[in-house]
Amino acid sequence: MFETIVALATPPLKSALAIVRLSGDDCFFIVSKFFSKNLENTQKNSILHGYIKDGEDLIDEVVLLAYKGPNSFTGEDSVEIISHGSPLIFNKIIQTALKYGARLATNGEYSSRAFAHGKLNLMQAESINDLINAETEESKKLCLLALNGETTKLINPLKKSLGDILSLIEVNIDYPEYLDIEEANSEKIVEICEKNIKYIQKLIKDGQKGNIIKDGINIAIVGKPNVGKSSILNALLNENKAIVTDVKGTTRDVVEGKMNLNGVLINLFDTAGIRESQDKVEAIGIEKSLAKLKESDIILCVFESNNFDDEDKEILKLVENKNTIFVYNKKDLVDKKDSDKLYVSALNKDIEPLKEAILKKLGLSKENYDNPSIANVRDIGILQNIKEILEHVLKDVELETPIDLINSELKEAYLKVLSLLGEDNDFDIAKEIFSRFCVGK
Ligand SMILES: Nc1nc2c(ncn2[C@@H]2O[C@H](COP(=O)(O)OP(=O)(O)O)[C@@H](O)[C@H]2O)c(=O)[nH]1
Ligand SMILES: [Mg+2]
Repeated sequence: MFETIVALATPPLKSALAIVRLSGDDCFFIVSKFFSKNLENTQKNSILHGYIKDGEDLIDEVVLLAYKGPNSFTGEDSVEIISHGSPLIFNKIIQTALKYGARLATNGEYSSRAFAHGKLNLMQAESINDLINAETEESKKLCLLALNGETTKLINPLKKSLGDILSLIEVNIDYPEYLDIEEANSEKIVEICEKNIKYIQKLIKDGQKGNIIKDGINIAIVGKPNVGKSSILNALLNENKAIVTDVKGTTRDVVEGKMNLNGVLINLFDTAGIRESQDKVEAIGIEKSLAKLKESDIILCVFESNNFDDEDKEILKLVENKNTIFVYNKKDLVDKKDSDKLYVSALNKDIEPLKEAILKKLGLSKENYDNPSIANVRDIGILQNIKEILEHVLKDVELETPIDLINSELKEAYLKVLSLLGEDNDFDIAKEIFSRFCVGK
């Protein structure tokens, strides 16, 4: 039984039109109580014009879309009421729906209903939220590939291959009398595991690149005071966001800005110059700089072109083992330049080489923008897990571990593959075997 839920699908603001959505088993019954036409005999998707009323009280003249399940987003009977976009009206419609038996939808409940009715798999359901939050055209494109099922297709070879070997082992264990069935020997298991490990490695690599495009990255600008960190932030953003002066310790709080670099959303953090400071406020700012330094994906470590001293050496220690781009600012002040260093002049807005260096660090190719990839952190983590299990299986085969233990490891890996799609709850190994072999016919 799926209760009928109601929610506003458009922003809660005054606008030309608003959409109130309902979905659930009693949807048509409930809406018929406050709509001028009876929907209970609706057999196919239809567009209706009519009036929303609570008894004699006229609320609005609306257009109503009635979706007969399963031909709806959720897979259930659903209604979209397109009303005039006054908060007084759409709130009243929602209240009336509640009065007649609907309840307010919780966050993401429409998508989870669509998942429950098999309209979307878990990856697709998750991509809806990503799509709504996408901040660049390129990110949106990747999210759409996930929503329309292209990304899910990447899982299929893994699912099929692990499902095949699992079924083969099970059938060898449980039905030894079926002589015509291929033997699940260790060479076969090794071959399948090696093939899938390679495939997963590629999925993870592409997924990490996809994740950069989908979610963007965080870059912190660090260095000692006065090297031009704030000037670099302003030049990258092309606006005067951070205060620039020749007074050391000008930047105290972290200053944030967003930029779109070749379709990648970059969250930039300009930080307080790092040095020993007796000033209480500056010291807190420096603490924040150190925290940002830890949590950022890339560090822009800024030095002056004409001066490198002990304070800079301290900064170098801080960024050791980090994903760092070293930038030499104020190139306008020097004539002699080392060919292996990245020079810029924030003052002259001469920072193109820095943008190129960031792009190079991201290592994105056209393929990463155009092709689907498993770009969710959660999903990448699961892939990593599956890979580790398969690597363990390889070791176990070498140690001549009994087949039923290997079988249970492979089953765990297979369940993890299914969990990517949210299919792990109703997994039935017998069904898998029957779908592949005509055992017990
Ligand atoms: N000549 C020159 N001066 C710069 C350049 N970038 C910044 N400055 C100057 O250096 C001083 C410190 O700059 P600021 O961006 O506040 O440095 P921060 O303390 O690292 O944030 C200011 O007087 C800037 O005008 C540059 O590329 N060339
Ligand atoms: Mg500054």
